[in-house]
Amino acid sequence: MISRRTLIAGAATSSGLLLSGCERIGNTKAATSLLDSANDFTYTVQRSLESRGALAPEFTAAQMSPNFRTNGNTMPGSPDYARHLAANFADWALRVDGLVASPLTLSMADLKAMPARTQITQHNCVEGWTAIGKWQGTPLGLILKRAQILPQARFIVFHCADDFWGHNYYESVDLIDAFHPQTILAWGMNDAPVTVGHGAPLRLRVERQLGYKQAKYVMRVEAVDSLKSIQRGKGGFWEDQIDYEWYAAI
Ligand SMILES: Nc1nc2c(c(=O)[nH]1)N[C@H]1C(S)=C(S)[C@@H](COP(=O)(O)O)O[C@H]1N2
Ligand SMILES: [Mo]
Repeated sequence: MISRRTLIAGAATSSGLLLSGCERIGNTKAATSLLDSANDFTYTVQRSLESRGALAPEFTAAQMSPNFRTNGNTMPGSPDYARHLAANFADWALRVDGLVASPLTLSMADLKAMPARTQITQHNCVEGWTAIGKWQGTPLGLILKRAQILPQARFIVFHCADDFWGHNYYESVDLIDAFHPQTILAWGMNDAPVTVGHGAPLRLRVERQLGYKQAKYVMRVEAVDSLKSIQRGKGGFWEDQIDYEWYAAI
């Protein structure tokens, strides 16, 4: 398996980009364990000292980044995705299932008919770049309520259309983040439909966490009581591959 840091370092060197100070520090062993304990600490602090509903900072339109880069996959390779893209997602639908009393199949029209939230937030990628963008979408909590999420459910899993090396991208959050007011399934970005590069037709925004948690190309939302049996069991693609933190607090 190729280490993502190696890939990133190689790409950064060959494109002449410098890694951020953060990334350089993160590469040393001692600093990594320091960051791990900092991560646990942040989780505890966020969960105990702040209210459960504490919001990530929001910005003004004037503060939006002129360019919001894309990262990771920018075009899922599956024939199914290609077919939906060609049809402009006209007969595409989000599947909501797992530990819910009422599984749902929601078209783009269904999603857009629900109450929407718009937020201008800062995206923070571990690779050392940030961008401020405007996101519009359906609050995940409303979708989960409509599906009648069951009491046994503890996590929400986002299954994506794209893959790396045959492993589908996926992510997951706990119910606190799932019902957080800024957690939305976004179909709009910067006053236009989410582009293919940014995760069309639907991508997660979970604003108090790092970039890799913001799953693009979300096809299916599944409520589960454990993450253990999904792929390698760590709750997300990069968590499985190279031990990125599952709770990726900013
Ligand atoms: N499905 C999927 N979601 C993904 C990724 C990906 O490769 N596939 N990359 C992640 C990473 S590391 C980042 S920083 C953001 C990038 O989002 P953007 O392309 O809209 O900037 O998406 C995240 N979500
Ligand atoms: Mo990222």
